[in-house]
Amino acid sequence: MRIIYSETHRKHAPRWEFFEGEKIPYAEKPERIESIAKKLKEKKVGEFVSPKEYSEDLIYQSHNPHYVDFIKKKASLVKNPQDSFFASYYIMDTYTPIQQGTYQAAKVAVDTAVTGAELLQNGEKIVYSLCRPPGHHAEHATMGGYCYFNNAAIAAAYLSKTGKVAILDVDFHHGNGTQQLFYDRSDVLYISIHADPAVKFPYESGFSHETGVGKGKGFTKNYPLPLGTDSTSYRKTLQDALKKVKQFNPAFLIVSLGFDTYEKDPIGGFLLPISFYEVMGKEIGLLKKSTLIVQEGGYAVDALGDMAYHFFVGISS
Ligand code: SP5
Ligand code: ZN
Repeated sequence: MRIIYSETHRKHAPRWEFFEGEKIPYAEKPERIESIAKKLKEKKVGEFVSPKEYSEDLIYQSHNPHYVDFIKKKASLVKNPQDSFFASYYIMDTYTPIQQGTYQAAKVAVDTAVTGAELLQNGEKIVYSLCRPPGHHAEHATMGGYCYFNNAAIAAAYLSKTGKVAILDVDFHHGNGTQQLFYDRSDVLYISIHADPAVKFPYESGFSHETGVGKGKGFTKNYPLPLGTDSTSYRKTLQDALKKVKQFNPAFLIVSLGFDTYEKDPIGGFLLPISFYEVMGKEIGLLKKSTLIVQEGGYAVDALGDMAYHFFVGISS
């Protein structure tokens, strides 16, 4: 298995976010990815490779050009490396600041996902794109939820030129951006298992009545689950979701993998123990699809490496 990784993500390291009026330490830290990379190297899971550099056109094709230019321009105007700029336009929340290095890090996160996609096209069976910042909340012209460019969606758009793509999003939060970007398409299936948006971010999307529009009707499927969801009911839901992927019969599967479903995640609310990630990997592996794993959230920094390790033991078994 190849693992796509670049240290450029470290150029994006905001110190603070604002939550319900309070200034709190930024949860989406560089150490997240380092914890995963360290563990997978230690355990000799996979071979680390650097992302290739792709044209910015791939970003412009999935996002509004003014939005992309806005992030690039604002990043270039930030004076000091530790400073953050909170946009007042093109933004959905108070969690997603722009720093000097944000554009560069977000661009390399896209390259990391697309490098993985290209490897699948060339016949690799399982590839892990260790993306940071994450992407699934980023919409056509809106950043939010620690996301700037939608890494998984850009990889899906890239792969969809070759064949049908299913995206299975198992981050704790609904991937509003990915859903939006493929809402009217029947060649890219979006399935998400996440916390009930009535009580958790992103609040305004991810309800079960959202099923797509036009030609895309029936090609979006949401499984909102209550806080406190445990392994048993999560697994049933996952099996149902995987049955739908199978029926769709895609050429490629993209998994938006968030580890914020972990029982001790500081911003999650499900009850999955570390050992469950092996089960999750195994269930997904049973499909035997060419699969790109794209890293999304997960904030229990010290345990992330173990979760990733268990997931890859499961998917390769
Ligand atoms: C990619 C991803 O997982 N984005 C998630 C963004 C959700 N951000 C919510 C932040 C909530 C902070 N909660 C602080 C609780 C303090 N007790
Ligand atoms: Zn999340």
